Amino acid sequence: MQKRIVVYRRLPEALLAELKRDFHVDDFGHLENFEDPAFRAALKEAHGLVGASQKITPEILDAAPHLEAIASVSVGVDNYPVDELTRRGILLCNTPDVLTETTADTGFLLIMATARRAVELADFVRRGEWQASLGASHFGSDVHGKTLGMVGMGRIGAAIARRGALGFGMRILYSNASPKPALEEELGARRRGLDELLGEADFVCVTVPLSPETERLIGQRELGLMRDSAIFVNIARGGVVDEAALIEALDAGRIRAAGLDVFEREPLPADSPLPHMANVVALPHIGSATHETRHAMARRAVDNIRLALSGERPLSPVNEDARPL
Ligand code: 8YV
Repeated sequence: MQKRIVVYRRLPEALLAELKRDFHVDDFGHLENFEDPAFRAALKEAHGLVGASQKITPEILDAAPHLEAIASVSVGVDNYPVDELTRRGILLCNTPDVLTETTADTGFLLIMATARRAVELADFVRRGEWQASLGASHFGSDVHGKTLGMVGMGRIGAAIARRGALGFGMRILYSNASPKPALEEELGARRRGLDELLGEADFVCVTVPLSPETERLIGQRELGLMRDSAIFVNIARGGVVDEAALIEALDAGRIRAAGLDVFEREPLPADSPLPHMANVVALPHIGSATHETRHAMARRAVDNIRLALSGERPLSPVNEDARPL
């Protein structure tokens, strides 16, 4: 019997065709929400799910009684009830490594663009306001030689730190659940408590996964520890930051600027002040969004679901204890 896979995120045609050779595939790559009746009917028969950016709830799992595995086209797994999946014996897979360098590029893009006011000044030129040589009111901040404080030093955090240390001569501080002696050796990185890092860093860059422990990790108190010349960058998840407190700190000049790729609500609501603030660079969650990397993520997800539904160990399982592999 051909196992059935429901796809709820657009996949490259060639990868879809590859899946269809061995599985029955219901493609909902343009799905807006999980209430779609046709999606629900397919879910009822599904053994595998492939997708991202939609919250998978226990209610959805109840509607998929035959589900064996989920392959997320993402490295973040905050959209999945991992413990519940494990309890139900449903394997969850994600796409680490293939997106590390691209996402780190996005992080450093935000550091540079925010420090040098690139978006604000490009708009200035676009509006035809560049009529004379610029003075101090348009100057940005240096990046080279400054102190970069990494909140989270996993794969993506380490890749950003490498860019800073090796490319821009930056001093690297990091706060992380565990020490990173190899990075301390390689980059001269030094581990700090969060409060200490926030007080010392010229740039604070958040890369921690969103979890109950990191939800609103950066709030009014933490932002208040930062220097008023410091720049805040978030490429993790919006939920890691108290967005109202960030807006207030930016507005009051308690921090200089922010570079944001993620937000509490996405897409960013039309009434959010963030995109209209001169000291904010707001990007639409493009961390891994290049042709090459999104194809590599889809490739990884397709390989994961194929292996998982064939009873083999996927390339990047999240909850291996969901079933013996
Ligand atoms: C994805 C991401 O773009 O991988 C993640 O966790 O946030 C991004 O790389 C998005 O979440 C879905 O593909």
